[in-house]
Amino acid sequence: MNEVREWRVPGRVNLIGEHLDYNGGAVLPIAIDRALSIKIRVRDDGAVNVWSGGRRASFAASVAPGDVTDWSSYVAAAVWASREAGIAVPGADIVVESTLPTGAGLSSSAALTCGIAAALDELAGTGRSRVELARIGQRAESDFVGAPVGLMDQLAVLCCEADHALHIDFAADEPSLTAVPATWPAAGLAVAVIDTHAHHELASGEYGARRDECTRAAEQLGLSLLAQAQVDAVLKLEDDVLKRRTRHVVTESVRVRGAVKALNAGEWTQFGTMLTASHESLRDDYQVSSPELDVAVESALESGALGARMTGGGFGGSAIALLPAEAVDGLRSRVAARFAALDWAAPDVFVVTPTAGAHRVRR
Ligand code: GAF
Repeated sequence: MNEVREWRVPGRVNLIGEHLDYNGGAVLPIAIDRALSIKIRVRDDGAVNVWSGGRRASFAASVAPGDVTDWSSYVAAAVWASREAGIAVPGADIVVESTLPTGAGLSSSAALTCGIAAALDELAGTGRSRVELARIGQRAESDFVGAPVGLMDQLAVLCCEADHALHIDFAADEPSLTAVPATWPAAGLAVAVIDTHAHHELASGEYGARRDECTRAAEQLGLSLLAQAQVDAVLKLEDDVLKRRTRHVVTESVRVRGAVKALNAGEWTQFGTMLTASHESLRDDYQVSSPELDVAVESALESGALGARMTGGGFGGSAIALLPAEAVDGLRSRVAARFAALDWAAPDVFVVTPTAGAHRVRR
């Protein structure tokens, strides 16, 4: 009987720097203490069996895009992308359990694809770097599932360190990664996630549309990536939509720089101001927020948050708030009341702490 190995793979919250990864900008995620457990053992018969949430799926280890379209498609995608990258095992039994909500914009997809890739890499003994594994996870999502994502989520779930945020700069071909100490708990503060339950879906088209708009804006400005734009770039564009997208990318890049400085210095009021300004830019210029996310952010600010914003791709999903730890219960009640007044189900509100990226659980 082949040995069972277990991996713990966290979700992520991006503190700031939204929709900048594919534009060559910088981002600042943390891995969170909500995670997937992936148990895996090699099979010798070419089959992959997956169990999760009381369901079971099976497909061949030689699976290709289009072969699997049900709930297990992200696992199939990871198996395919790993094989394409030269990481192959004959077959596998895989059991996935989770404390990470799906569709909440907390990177459950990246956790799954990157966790499978990391586990297969270890079993096959191929020794790929974390950045290489992240690219495999990205390829699984874009070329198998059809979600044209950037590389932030994969790097976050693989490379974050406990008690640190990860400053990732995508300006060069190889991303640069710098851990920044996350000291807000010592200052009596908490980062709370507000999961609105409004489903977030990256393959649905709007995400790809934003990417295309940024590509067009960069082309019109003569740039290879939109984050290379200077502050006067908006004046050089004629199309109002492209002006808005560019204004978000330019101003968000400035906010990330300010937020990294504020985080390093423990300047929490300043850090919070950046978060809220980021939300306003995503709402008004990038236009990826939703009514639920806007009400969640308003509720957080009314509850004494220093700052709040949507996190991740948007169009539903989760918001985050930086607030005094003792204000979290008040936020939970207020956001539930504001949602109830609109006939929306109460969101989940939970505190997250910065945790380590994917790792093998020693047993
Ligand atoms: C999603 C994508 F997967 C990321 O690559 C990133 O673009 C993010 O949206 C927006 O910052 O999570």
